[in-house]
Amino acid sequence: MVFSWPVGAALRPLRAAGRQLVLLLLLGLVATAGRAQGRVTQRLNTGWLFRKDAARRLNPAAPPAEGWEAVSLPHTWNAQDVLDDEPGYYRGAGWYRKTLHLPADWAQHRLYLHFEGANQETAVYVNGRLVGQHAGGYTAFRVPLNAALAATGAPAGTAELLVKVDNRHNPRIPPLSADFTFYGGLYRDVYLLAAQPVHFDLDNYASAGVFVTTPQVSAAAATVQLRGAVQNDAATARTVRVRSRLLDAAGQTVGEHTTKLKLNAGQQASFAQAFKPLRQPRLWSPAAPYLYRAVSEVLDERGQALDEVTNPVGLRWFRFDAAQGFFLNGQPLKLIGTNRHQDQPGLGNALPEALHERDVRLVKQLGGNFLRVSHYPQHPAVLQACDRLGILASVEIPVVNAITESEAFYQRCDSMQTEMIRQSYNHPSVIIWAYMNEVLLQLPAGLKKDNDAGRAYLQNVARLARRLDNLTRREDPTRATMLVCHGAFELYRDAGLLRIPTVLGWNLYQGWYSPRLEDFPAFLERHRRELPDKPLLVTEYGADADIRLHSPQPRRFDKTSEYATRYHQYYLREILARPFVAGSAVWNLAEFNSEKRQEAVPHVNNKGLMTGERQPKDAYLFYQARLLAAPFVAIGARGWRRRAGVAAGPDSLYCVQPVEVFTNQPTVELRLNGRVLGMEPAAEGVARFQVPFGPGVNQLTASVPGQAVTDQADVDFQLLPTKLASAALPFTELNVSLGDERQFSDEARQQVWLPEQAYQPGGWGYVGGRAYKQEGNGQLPYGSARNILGTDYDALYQTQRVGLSQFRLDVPAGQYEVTLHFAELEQAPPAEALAYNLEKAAAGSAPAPATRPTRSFDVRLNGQLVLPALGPDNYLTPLQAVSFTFPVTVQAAQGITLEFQALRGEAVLNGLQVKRLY
Ligand code: GCB
Repeated sequence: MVFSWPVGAALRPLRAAGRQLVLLLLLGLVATAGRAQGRVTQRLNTGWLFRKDAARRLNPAAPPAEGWEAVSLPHTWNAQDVLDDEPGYYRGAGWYRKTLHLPADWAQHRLYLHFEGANQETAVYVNGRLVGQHAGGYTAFRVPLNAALAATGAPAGTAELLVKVDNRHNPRIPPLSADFTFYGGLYRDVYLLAAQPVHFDLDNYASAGVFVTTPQVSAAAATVQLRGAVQNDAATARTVRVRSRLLDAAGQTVGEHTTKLKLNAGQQASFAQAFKPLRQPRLWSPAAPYLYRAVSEVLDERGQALDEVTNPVGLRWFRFDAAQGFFLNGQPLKLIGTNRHQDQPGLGNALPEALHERDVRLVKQLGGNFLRVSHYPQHPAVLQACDRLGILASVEIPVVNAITESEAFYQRCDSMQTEMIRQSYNHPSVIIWAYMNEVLLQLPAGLKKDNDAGRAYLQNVARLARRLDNLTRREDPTRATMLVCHGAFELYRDAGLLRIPTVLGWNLYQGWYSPRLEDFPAFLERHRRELPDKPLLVTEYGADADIRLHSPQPRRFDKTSEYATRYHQYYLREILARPFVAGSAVWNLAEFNSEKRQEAVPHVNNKGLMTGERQPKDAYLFYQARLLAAPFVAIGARGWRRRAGVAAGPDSLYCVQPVEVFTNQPTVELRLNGRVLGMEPAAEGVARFQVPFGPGVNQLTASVPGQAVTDQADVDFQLLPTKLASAALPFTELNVSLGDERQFSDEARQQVWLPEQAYQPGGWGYVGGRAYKQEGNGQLPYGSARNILGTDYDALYQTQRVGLSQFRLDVPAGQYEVTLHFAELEQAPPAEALAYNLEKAAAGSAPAPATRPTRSFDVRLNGQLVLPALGPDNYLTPLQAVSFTFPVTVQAAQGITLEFQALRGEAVLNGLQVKRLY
């Protein structure tokens, strides 16, 4: 193959680099121990000082001595403020400092700082002098130090390093807006490189400097080629040899090639090497991700190694076919997997390497073979793990939702794409380079697709797409290009975007943001009809699930695990049924932070198959059941181990509730406390049981006839009597979520909240009123989507009963505590419309009904006025959680009656708790 970019060209003050280089160099160091000293690579993650600089006043020539906080890398300053109730998070400047110790025998070395990523604008100072800058938060860059060290003193002794990082909005740098959080900081590793004067090219976009291609691979033979450049920074001409060896996984040399280079002082020379074709090569695939490695050394005249770089080599070939999907090594392979964001609660985006690797393992354990690394290049550990575990990958730059129509923005896109490709070039796992996600989601203010400015904008988007696509094909003709669209087919078609990339990605949410699941297969068929030559990936689909919410009658947008399971069952079935669909990636592997979101869990996108802490949700188990080959069985609702319910009848000591068991076997047997409940067939990975839970601990055991696999779950069940005065089942406590159809199971407080019900004599429930539903929100079946302040129990406060006259509980005589929970859902200022909320007519936030009269109501508890004139003049302020607890002594046959009397507007109640003390 022909490389169309000159290796080592484009010498700029800042270059980008791949982390693989660094790790591999470390390997190299081990290998060369005892020989001439090659390149030294030090990871500098400890001993940093940090301070914010909101006013941007810090003078790097005279940094203040005080006010610094000791930190280690990776570090972000937004780990906490993205979770609080204050809208927004700190988007500004922060400074890091550290003293570098440079030994005297590095006097002739070429020194670089290698940053794996800093979000998003970085300026690096050494001894008060600017040595480099970088824009873009998701790719690596490298800063040469020698000139600054020479100008400010000898490159020996100590050097003061200061790094300014700024994550403010910058219209020249993608991403402009997106459904994720732009955490600021030095959030990936930093390395100091000390190379001999003659070394592999260190100035090529922070890449490895040596590039691997495998132009011909078949089961019979494979060719492996290397290209790169060597730089002579010595004061004299040097003759060196580049010796590259191809090693198999056992470390045996299976190919060798040496190239002699004559380099004048200051000169760079490129080289190209081809190993002898390998016969019967071991192929790389998800089932057997066999890796060779190519070790390249620069040797001096005496054969001493001056530098060394190791790259992974995986032998595979692939193609996308518009009619038949994806083929790997000549065999059809449906790509199935997930997307991934790089953050985790409490850590922000500053994750240790092991947690990046863990996520790839979780895709593998899911049974997946594909990862869409979205929406930006991630830590190098991700693609390294993909190489090792056999996960095919797509990588993209963060051009999300919109572009800025300026050459400065376009150039930034170019440089990010180039950095991404060169830094990740040698990973055999990578099959796709992508460059835009839903770029037409948000036309800039004032633009419409049919006004002049709007038309010009769409043309500019298409021009940029072609420019990035061409750049990508030039940089790497061996991989596919991809552009990812949301489901507005005509918009992308009319803008001329659909024919540009090799593969089209569609993010489709029918049955989530829009009402009908059936529109999903209809959309796929439309693509096939109208774009018969264009391969297709379903790059996103997903449904929110808050693991605390459960319902036996799941509905779209209720955020229950049960709806999410049904949604994924439907989508996977339709994807697998169509060979022309090359594959799919669930949105998302895990929940991630999106600071602007107001949801059941504010600031969090709940579409993960796992929680932010990577606890599997039911949908994760569902994919395991559908994708794993080894016998698998798992009892669902791992987060629903605390349940409650009303007994089946006045004399029964059980309550029947559903349990879903996920399996790849045809039938499952379920036992309750050792007693067989029955066998159920599994349909599409799920066997559904009706379980008669008794009070206390219920031990469930699922097993598969004839197989060794079993799973066990203890469910702690709070059984409520139908008649609250029942002697057989004494009443202890009741928690009710008003205006709700779901059960809310809260591990943190060990409480279960039941959905509301109408009052029945002897029992409990509301009298009168209706369940609240946010006006103008076509997605929510009930309740509000707004962030409720002052609570972590937003889902409870987001629903309420409006216009009720009473809530009654026919409890026996005793001493009780009654807690009432309220939130005003109506009188709030409108929330910012969320662009990614794909159902246009029903953006998650309806405009505030400004003219609606405010409410005020009295609440009486057993006749006593306990909350007079509750309203906006006292405690009921918009979107603020408020609760009151009242002790109450209940006489025989008195029960508890709460009366709600409206003085203005209608009374409301969001939650109620009654606890018997004695
Ligand atoms: C999308 C976006 C993604 C969002 C997702 C959602 O289409 O590409 O960034 O997070 O939808 O959950 O709405």
